[in-house]
Amino acid sequence: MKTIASRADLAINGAPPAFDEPLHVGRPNIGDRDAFLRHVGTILDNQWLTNNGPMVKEFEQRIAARLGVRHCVAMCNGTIALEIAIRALGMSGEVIVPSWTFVATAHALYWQGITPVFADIDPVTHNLDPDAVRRMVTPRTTGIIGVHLWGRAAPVDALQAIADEHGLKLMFDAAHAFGSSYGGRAIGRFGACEVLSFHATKAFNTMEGGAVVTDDDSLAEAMRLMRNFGFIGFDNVIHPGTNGKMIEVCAAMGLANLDGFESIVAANRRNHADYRRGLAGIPGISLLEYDPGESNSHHYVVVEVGEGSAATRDEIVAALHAENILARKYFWPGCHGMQPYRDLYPHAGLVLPNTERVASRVIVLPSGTSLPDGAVSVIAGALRAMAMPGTD
Ligand code: T4K
Repeated sequence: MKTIASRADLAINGAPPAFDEPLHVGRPNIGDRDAFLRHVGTILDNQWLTNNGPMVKEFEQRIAARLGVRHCVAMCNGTIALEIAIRALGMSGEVIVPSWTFVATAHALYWQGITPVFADIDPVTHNLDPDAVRRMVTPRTTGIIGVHLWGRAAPVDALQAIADEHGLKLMFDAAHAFGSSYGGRAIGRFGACEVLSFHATKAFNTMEGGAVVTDDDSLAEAMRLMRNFGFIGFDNVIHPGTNGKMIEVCAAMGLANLDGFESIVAANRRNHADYRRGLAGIPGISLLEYDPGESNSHHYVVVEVGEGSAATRDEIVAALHAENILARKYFWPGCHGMQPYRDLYPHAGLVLPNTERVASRVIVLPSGTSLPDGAVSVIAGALRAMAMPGTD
């Protein structure tokens, strides 16, 4: 690993790259390999590979107990979990969502013929602005999906108040928020239900996977039917459904990783603190902080490039990529800038000024358990060389 003291040390200026292998945002955290392989042995011995097997049942119980909810309905991924939750809640017509989220939040609605209506965010929290949500309510609105972006809680109480006032369903996309809290209570316990993603790139992963968590018995029952084609027992289909089942190997990965989750969070916290030190005092560069009064996996290291930086966000990302640091512009340009929404709402940007501004500023940096020692100071050095005026 090289030291980057000035722009002359950067790969974009002809120096060798800082890393031989790419550093990814979203490199999977892999917990106890032996425990995972033991579980896989059990699965093979059981000859039960999927369809609500014993590993999935144990996984669901562990997640529900951890979050303090009555039901965890495990699914094959977070997107299908969103779709099933949306359908089970009976959302239709228009549903209000942020544009500043991973596109799956909007696609899960559009895929079932529901119109996602994008509301603007608070530029400080990156989460939905309740006043903007209120402005988007129409007679066709049936629901709101809040997103706990970067694992920081959406304005849960304000959104619930709007939902109650207008008779709307409220659910949360908690794909980033496993291990987070709001008012000291685990995320997973708010709205009618919350949807988790356990994708490989998440702090806690089951390779692919997701779940809906809820305290509502009949909602959970409906979702269990829907994830298994509507079957109850042999040959008896009592509900429309799809195939949303989690497989046993994914649950095994989840059980192995769940035991190591605290050490994943500890590594992320260390990385985040190292980034805070490394990025301090660079003009125009600010690091998104996590509320010390709430829990959070600290999985996402989110930097904003603003006024005072000597380089633009895109110039910095290009310089980082040249060093083999594959920083991301999540979730640029926002869902409203992606298809089909860009064609559907060509003027959406006019009512989403904060989304547009944040989308033009954000860089997400690598973190997680596999980040090599010393990598954070090299990454911070590259950012400093780019953003600091007069470092040529
Ligand atoms: N809602 C929200 C708010 C979400 O963020 C997501 C998913 C969802 C809903 C939907 O949940 P899922 O259906 O995915 O369970 C990635 C993930 O694919 C996606 O799960 C995640 N959000 C999103 C934030 O990030 P991409 O398009 O950036 O993936 P990709 O392939 O570029 O991977 C990211 C980086 O991770 C790459 O640089 C490579 C690295 N990587 C990836 C994988 C899969 C590895 O090193 N190893 C791996 O195994 O979306």
